[in-house]
Amino acid sequence: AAAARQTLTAGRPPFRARIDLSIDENGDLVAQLSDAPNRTINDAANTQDLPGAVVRSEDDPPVADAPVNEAYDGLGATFELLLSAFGRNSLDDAGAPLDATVHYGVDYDNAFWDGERMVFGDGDGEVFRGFTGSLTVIGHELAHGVVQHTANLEYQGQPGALNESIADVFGALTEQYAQGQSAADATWLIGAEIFTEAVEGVALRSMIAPGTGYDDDELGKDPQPDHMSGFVRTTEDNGGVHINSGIPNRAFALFATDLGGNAWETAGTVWYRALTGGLSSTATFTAFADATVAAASEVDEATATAARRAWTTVGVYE
Ligand code: ASN
Ligand code: ZN
Repeated sequence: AAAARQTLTAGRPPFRARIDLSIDENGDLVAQLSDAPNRTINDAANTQDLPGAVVRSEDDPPVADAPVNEAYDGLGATFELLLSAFGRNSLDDAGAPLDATVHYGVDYDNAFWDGERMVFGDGDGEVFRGFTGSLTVIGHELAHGVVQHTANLEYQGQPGALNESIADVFGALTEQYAQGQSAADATWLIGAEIFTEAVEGVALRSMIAPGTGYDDDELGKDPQPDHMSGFVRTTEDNGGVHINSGIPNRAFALFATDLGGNAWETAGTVWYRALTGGLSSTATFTAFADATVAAASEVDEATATAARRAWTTVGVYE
């Protein structure tokens, strides 16, 4: 029976917990203790001064300013993914507060994780809309916090591209989990919502088909390779961290669609275990691939075979 449900929150940050009350089939009251997010949204009021003024805290009702609520909801959705899919209590697995600043800078065309908080620009209104409008972007920025608290992959070269790729994986999973979308039905697009109509860009990146993210006359093609043969050696972008991430991104999308079902279940868990199971901060693509195969082997041999197949398709394995 769909019973009365009520949620209470208890405790002070960072020791927040949620008590979910429901009535079971026998009419008995069931109380379950679970972890709860602890969000604070600040407004930089179009300056670059962080953190800015607090405009919405946990359990506060929505405010009039849409980006504030988008950030609040997006942080909540990412928290839910981490907890439900991976049993992880926030960024540090110890209930760390989730802090974000919106309206950063003037016409600021990006979002970023600064080591402590997520920061979102409004976009210039010509190419980009506000960056809180995309759940994959919010999940991506938060995932940088998870990476920082786990393998702490250095933001350069191959480990940097893995850091970027894992952020895209968690971003995509956040959206798929929130929408109840299977791997087969997912778009595998990152930032599909943030281009203005004027430029008609598809997305920032496509995980399933790297290099087709923008696909727009004015923007051209995005520069991501989908195979090691196209690995880009450059001094820009910390050694192409947002470019070469296309290779492990595609490996994950192939692995998840090959397994079928929901990507945040087996595929996501395998990637999560590879990230959190002692991965080196200087891991190469091959080292990470090996870690995913080891994690997949703990599921079963078919899952390990699917992981090997994905890394072979993108040329990380021969
Ligand atoms: N949005 C970008 C990212 O999170 C910002 C950056 O280049 N660090 O990767
Ligand atoms: Zn990133």
